[in-house]
Amino acid sequence: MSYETLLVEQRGAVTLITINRPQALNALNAQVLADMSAALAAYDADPTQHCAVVTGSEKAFAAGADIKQMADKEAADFFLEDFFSGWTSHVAATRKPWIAAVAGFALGGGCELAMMADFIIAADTAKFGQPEIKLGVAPGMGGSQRLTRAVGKAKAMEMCLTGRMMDATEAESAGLVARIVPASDLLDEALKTAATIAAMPPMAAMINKEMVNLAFESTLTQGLVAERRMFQILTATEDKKEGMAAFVEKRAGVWKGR
Ligand code: CO8
Repeated sequence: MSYETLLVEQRGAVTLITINRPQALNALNAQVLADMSAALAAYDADPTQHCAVVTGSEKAFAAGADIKQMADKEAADFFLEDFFSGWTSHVAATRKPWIAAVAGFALGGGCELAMMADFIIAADTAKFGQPEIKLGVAPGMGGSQRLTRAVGKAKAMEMCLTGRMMDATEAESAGLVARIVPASDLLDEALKTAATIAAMPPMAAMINKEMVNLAFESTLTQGLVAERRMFQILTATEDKKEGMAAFVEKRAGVWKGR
């Protein structure tokens, strides 16, 4: 399947999705949303694929929602279209693990897209920001919520109110990114990490993802009960029997994915 705004390829069990609108620094328009939703749905549905990497270019992961597409719209248009709700209902709802590999600008919707991923690996050139205030608006794809959960109120508030960018070093020390790598190694490192995840028992990977995400939605007591139940459910899988037998027999596990 080919996409107007994305390049998608499979590398073994890893799906690599590259945003490809260089003329607009990968700004996210309705076509990117449609393509990304379709590509991640195809990834979720493909039993041979177990981790995905979403990346951009050297200069920009994505420089935000497409300002030119939004400039002439009125409030009623945004409301009636439920503008960009698909980033939440489709992209962020991906059930299998995916990593954002970020080089260059990840601004506005670009930063928000990166934060929808399960984690971010950043090139040393990465710059994160929520500059919407400079356009007379505010984040609309999760920035005020996910950035605050990731880096805490002080930094999130400062970034949203001033529009300043955070470089990769600050983003790592603030907890926004899992780790920083040299820009020239970004794709290799992200694909290597994705391959490690893809080699894990797939149901266990999906449930680990679901449980960590639940930590942002539940009380500690509810989260601990859900975690225990999920652990108990996973013990009914064939991969649990195989994983524990493989450990005892000192060999690598061979996963059935169920
Ligand atoms: N939208 C559309 N086009 C863009 C965008 C964008 N976000 N960013 C860059 N471009 C275009 C430029 O217009 C330019 O096109 P052209 O060559 O035709 O003039 C081309 O990309 C290259 O950009 P620059 O010449 O500006 O490149 P520079 O290296 O000089 O600057 C910057 C790079 C600093 C990244 C600069 O382009 C910039 O500030 N971009 C805008 C960043 C921004 O404000 N992002 C936030 C957008 S708003 C948003 O994301 C809201 C999300 C929530 C929406 C959901 C609502 C419910």
